[in-house]
Amino acid sequence: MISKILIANRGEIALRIVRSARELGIKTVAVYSEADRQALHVLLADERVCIGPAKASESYLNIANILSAVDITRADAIHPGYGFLAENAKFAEICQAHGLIFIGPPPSIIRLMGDKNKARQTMKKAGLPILPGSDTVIEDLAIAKKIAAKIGFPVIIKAAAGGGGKGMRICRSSSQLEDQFPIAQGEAKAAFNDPSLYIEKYVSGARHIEIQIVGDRKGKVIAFGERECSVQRKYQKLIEETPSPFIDEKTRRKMMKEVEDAASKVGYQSLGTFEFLVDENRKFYFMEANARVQVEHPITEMVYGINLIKAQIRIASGEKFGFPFELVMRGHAIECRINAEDPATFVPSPGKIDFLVLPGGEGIRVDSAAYGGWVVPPDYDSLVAKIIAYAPNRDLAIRKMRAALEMTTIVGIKTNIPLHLDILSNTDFLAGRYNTQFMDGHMAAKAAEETL
Ligand code: MV4
Repeated sequence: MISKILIANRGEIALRIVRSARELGIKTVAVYSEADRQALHVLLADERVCIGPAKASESYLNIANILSAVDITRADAIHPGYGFLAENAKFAEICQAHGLIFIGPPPSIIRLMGDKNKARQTMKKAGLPILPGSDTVIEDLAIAKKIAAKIGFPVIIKAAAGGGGKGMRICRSSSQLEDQFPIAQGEAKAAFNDPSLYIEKYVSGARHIEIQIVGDRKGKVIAFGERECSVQRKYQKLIEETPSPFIDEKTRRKMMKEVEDAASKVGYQSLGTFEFLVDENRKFYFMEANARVQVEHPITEMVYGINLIKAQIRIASGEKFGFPFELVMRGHAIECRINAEDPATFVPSPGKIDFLVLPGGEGIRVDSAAYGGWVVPPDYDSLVAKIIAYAPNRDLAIRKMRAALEMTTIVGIKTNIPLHLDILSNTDFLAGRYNTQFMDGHMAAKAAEETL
């Protein structure tokens, strides 16, 4: 049983965890950096401990300081949220060695999923389809060229220690591969202290679709219906929706079943997300798995009427776990990520929020730690709110989202709300005709329109 959770995170996800813990009758400890003294998660948690200066490496990533905060407050569990230490296997191990419950997958699972090449090979063995590519990590260009020749161009180079698009390189010819391979190696070494790369066949015009899972401590894994995440820019998701307008019931069932089988085979526990690329023929290929709660988890919660954070906490506490009702997907949910940034240039726009009116009403959910008078610090990601619209069908959910965004007022900082409104009235988006290239096309069309 857990009686007090220390939340090793900040912002909306920290507040999200405070709320769920409180519902479960569990106390919370907020940790915060000097830049977050006035943050809402700090104000609303039961206790608070400052863990260092603004710089994340000295606060939210500072394991020694976080464990000191555990000792001071006698917390018995840690929730890492997303980002920061969430997928650090070493940290999960240290927590366990310290007698703490780490609210997430076991360290071995985090480590496996952190090695993207190993995860790919393991999931292939566990029965998931993957794209043609290298079986092992590739150390030198000659081998990379040989594999590329075998699978055919275009290919994509990925960092084994990467994920989320970091350090990826698309190569359309052997000479591009020659140029890009050493650059990618250098980048991977610099970013992850690991130059290991692997190669996959590159699929253009595909969709980025993911399956949420919950695994209990007895080896039972439940998969949920897909989240469509193809509206991204520079691998930063902007809008997510469920169900995907592209996935039919047969494909959905197949994906869910195959993920459940593969995840239980590897002993997956806690929350996780399996990312897939889905081509025009609705053939799906496993890409990577994320061993954490994701930013976009609320859309799944809305269509299933569940609370994934509560499920995650209850599983971690060793409770016999099950949902008290049949899991059925109902209606449609969309999430817009509201960032403090210039909607045209994407340059971050931190600073004081002079006045704030967030939307509400039936079917609207706002996950945010922002308030009027709060200063968005420049030190972290620029997510200030997630607005989630839930309605009986896609058209109604889109209308509801547009109405909600039009009634949102954020004065003092720039936000990407105008960009969201643009996308939500785009003909292709409205028809559900979009893939991972959508934002490139959308931005190009906007630029052309402005020069007319
Ligand atoms: C790919 C791909 C196409 N082919 N892999 C991006 C995030 C990371 N998890 C994997 N990603 C991709 N991997 C192969 N073999 C396309 C993406 C991708 C993407 C690529 C270009 C522009 C936008 C994109 C958005 C989502 C996924």
